[in-house]
Amino acid sequence: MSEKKYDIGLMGLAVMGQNLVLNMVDHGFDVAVFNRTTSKVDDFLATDEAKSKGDKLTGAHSLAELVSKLKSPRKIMLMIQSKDAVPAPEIALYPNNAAVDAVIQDLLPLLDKGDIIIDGGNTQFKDTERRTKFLADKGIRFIGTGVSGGEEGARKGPSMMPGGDPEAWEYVKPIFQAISAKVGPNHDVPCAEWVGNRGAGHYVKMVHNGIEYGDMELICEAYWLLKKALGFTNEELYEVFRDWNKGELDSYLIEITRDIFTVKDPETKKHLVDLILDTAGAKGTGKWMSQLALDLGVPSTLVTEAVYARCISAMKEQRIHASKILTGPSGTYKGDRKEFVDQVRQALYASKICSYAQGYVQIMAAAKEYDWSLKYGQIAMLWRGGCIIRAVFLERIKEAFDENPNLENLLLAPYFKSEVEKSQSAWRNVVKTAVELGIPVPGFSTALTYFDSYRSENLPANLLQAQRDYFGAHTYKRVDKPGEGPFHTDWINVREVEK
Ligand code: NBP
Repeated sequence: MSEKKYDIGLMGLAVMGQNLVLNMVDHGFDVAVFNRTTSKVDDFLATDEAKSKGDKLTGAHSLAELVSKLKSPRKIMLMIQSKDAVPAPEIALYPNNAAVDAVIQDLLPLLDKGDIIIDGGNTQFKDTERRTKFLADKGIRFIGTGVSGGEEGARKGPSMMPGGDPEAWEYVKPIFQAISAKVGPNHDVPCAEWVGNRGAGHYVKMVHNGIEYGDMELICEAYWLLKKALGFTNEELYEVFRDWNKGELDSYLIEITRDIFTVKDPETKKHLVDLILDTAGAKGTGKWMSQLALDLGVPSTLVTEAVYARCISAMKEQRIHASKILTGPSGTYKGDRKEFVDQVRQALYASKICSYAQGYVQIMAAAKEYDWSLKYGQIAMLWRGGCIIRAVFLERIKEAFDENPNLENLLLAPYFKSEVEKSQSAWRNVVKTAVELGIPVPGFSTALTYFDSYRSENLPANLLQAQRDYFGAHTYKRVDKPGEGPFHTDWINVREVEK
């Protein structure tokens, strides 16, 4: 009797890998697993849950054994650390991201043409661009896929954003669509669909994470305003977020924020949120998005402010020191409290719309730069379930792109234009109040600044161009001579001031 062959192999049995494997088996796939530290293969297979899967799950103690157990074309998914200092001499161009390169090198002699390698880690998209091309030259098909939703998502249904070699998709699609989160009225629309060529999937996953940074920052600012300006208790905050979760802000992050306000520390019986040190960390995808936005010359200010907010939060000692020296307003809001709560809700919603608008502008700019053909409305659908930013209003993004596939900016879509305009005066009052009370709202204010800049036909960059031309002969164009130029002026000799 010939040896049983498995549908897919997965390497990397940390939290994400283990949960994805169990999810795959639950959906009828036969899975072979491997891990660099091979004792973890045995430990995993010895768990009650793994044992309950019978012969649908098998272990391997080397890459060669893993490969030998797979159906052709072989599909091998890597769920390994996306940043590693191990150098991979031959193909690693990005030395801080070498683990995947090293495994690819080890796999190459074991694979046949047409086999498929899938990287499900949080990989920088340029690595995925490079690996797709590198492997295509060798006849190996590569997929770089975003997997969102953390441990729970991996087990019960993640959002999946695959990109890479489109030929590989038909083989991987049944598995990804089976294990992914499902949405829609009948819970049958998978949150896993082909995103685009090469690094497109990882880019979209990065923007998802950047939008997540923005959403979290905006929610934290709303919380801080209600706590500092109105003195709300955690019980009151719970009620506010519970109500907000029933409207257009309905989303996973609002829901978990609501629940956080109910949790008490078993030891002290105090609210746990009040016992948590106010210094935030980051794993890097928000920073990547911000850096790549700068590379593309697009203003993704929400994610950037969200990253900076984490940076300044981490400067705890300096903040303690400065708080004893620097003074400023610290009063409370004296107006109608109920009305202010609703204004904060509107400011949060309008800012969130700007954040998603910026994320999409960045994806569009990247698609142009890297030659990806993307379905923008469909990308929003991938984020409806399984992931961290899942939100009711993502449907509106799909509708906006359905109505106008060439939409330049979500703010120009009729629904979003009207929502932001409706919220505008509340949004301005919230930012104004925060400034008056000395409460930092980098997300709300940068969103409003983006909105005001974007809707301005004219900006003061005429003066800026004059300055650049004055000191550096950078030249400028003229409004009265379109299509002509560039022009340069000898500012020093024509200026009419005392020399
Ligand atoms: P980790 O990111 O903690 O990675 C641990 C795994 O990587 C272990 O299996 C480890 O093997 C393996 N590994 C390392 Br470290 N260096 C390796 C190398 N040079 N060669 C081969 N294997 C190596 O695991 P995770 O949190 O499950 O995440 C897996 C991937 O999924 C990451 O890329 C992560 O960014 C991404 N992701 C994580 C989440 C999440 O919520 N955790 C969500 C979405 C995506 P060992 O056991 O031998 O050390």
